[in-house]
Amino acid sequence: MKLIIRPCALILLAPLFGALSLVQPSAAQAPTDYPDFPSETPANFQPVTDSFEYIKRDLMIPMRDGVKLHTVIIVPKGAKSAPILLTRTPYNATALTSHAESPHLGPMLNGYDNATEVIVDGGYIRVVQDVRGKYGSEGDYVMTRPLHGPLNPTPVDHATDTYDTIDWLVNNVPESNGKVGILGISYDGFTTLMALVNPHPALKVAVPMNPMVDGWMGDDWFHNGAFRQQNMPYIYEQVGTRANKAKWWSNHFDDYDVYMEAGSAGELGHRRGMEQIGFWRKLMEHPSYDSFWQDQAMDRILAAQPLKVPTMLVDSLWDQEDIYGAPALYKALKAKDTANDKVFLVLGPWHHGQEIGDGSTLGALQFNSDTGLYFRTQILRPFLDHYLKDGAPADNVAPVIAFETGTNAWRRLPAWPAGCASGCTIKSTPLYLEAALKLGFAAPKAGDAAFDEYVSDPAKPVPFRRRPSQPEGYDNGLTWPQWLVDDQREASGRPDVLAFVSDVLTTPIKMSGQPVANLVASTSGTDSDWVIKVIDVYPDEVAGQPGMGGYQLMISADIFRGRYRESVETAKPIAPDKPLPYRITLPTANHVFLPGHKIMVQIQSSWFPLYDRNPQTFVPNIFWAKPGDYRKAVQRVYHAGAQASFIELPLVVTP
Ligand code: PG9
Repeated sequence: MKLIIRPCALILLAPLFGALSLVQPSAAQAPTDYPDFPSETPANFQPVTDSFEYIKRDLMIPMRDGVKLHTVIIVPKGAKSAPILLTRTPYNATALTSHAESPHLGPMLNGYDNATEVIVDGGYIRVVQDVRGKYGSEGDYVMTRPLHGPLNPTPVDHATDTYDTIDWLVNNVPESNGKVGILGISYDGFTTLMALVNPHPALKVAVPMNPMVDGWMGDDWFHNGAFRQQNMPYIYEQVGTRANKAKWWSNHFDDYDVYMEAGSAGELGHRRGMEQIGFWRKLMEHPSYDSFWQDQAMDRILAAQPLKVPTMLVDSLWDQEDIYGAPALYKALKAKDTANDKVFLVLGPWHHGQEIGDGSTLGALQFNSDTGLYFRTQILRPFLDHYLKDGAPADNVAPVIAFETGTNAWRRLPAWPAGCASGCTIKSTPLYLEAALKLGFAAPKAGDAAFDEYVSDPAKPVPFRRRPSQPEGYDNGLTWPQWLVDDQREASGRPDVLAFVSDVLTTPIKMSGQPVANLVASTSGTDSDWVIKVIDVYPDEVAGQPGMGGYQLMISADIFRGRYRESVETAKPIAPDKPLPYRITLPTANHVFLPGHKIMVQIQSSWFPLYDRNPQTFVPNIFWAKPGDYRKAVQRVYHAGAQASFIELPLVVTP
């Protein structure tokens, strides 16, 4: 046992040692008389970086309201007349520009948001800036800060901050040629889009990758009104403090249990003190698609702006975070691109942001080539070079470059959806849900069974992936990025999931565009969620890849919150037990169902814990549903006669 001597004990022991000086130091021992023993740490250490192949400048750039934004500028040594590639981020400019301590640019930039080869081999000046209110930047943080207007009373927003930053850069970075490109993924794709509002004349090109466009319709916060509650830790950490110091905590290994235990998302937020966070309060106040969401939807905003800057929209076909944004923007902007030289689209077989990493595989899927590298070297690099480098050659980038899943081939297309380089048409073709859980292109016969049914029990919601359910995240071996390609076999075997299956295909079926589910369905409750999944079922055995035998791969899937059946702006109770039509547009696909495969459509009423549970009893605001509101419901999907349910598939017809 260790002897601990307290001061009072020393006084008692003093006579024993005959030395009161033990507790009362003499003047000779006063601290000021200690011998000089200087700190080994210099007051201001200066790293020697003469041998580095770049110069890093870390500075604060003033905005029009006096707020200064922290900006890291990396100039390759010897650069002259080099263009600038800018990214504006809430994710820490310092971290994004110091992935490794190295004299070489490659390792230092190799990580999130840097398309490294493009920057390094292209000789670009790299600029990364913290948005206002985050990390090293001054000012107030507002989640995806809306433009000045009804949602933002200040005169500053991301459009003005980008303008001011570009203005400063072209006047203060002597190595630049005065041309700036902006690019970024997700949130940084959103800030890239904001740069297109009243753009600075020096902004020559923009590449928003997986951009967050509409937080309610189908990107980060809601999908068709269903709340993506597994984003709560993101909100907690991202908005809780300037430098993400407050970390979300979990008392369960399985996220399923975390969200079940709290009951509703509102209750969980309350238990974690989230009402202190302004954005969380706004989310809970705006569960419907009201002007709060409509007025900040970037497709609506940019549709009202003149098209000035060539923009390449990059979409991941299995984007588990922002699958809605890029195709929605393409639809909103392409009609205005009359000269066909401003709006470009790339579709790749990726998860969110995978295009800047290895794109050879995604989960169990193999693409037979590194599709990420192809994107960066054959599409992104020539595109940026063309607009940013003095005297660069034509880029030969097609208006649309789309990876075709199933056949694993890149296609150069004149528009989206086009189906093929020339001569194809897209024919919206109904694929009917039939009796006996069959699926087919012929309309169901009169007299067939009218419906199939299941019981949806909020006490046992359908897991969106195999339990234990992981949280969202990219580190520590989490497989969150690949959940959209998880095998759906587990779900198709549950009694609360309907799985309609086609016969084995004898010819390839190619689909390009967005499938639309037309359901006729009833619930015994007064509110209900509907999850629709279009699935490619692999043959029972697959040569060369045994693990793919019988695999059920989601090609396009989404959730719809029934209370928005009549109007997304106003939630309304559903009439119980009444067959009602639902029309649900699913995410973009570019896929060939190969001979030997089958098509499957799964229908269920929860996707937990990614989406909060629908109580199945109409309540004014589901964030605050009480335990007694969560009730079992009998769900029926109708499929005969005038109540046929079908998925409109955008099938490619070749002449
Ligand atoms: N999907 C993330 C996000 C974007 C916009 C708002 C909130 C989150 C992201 O990856 O940045």
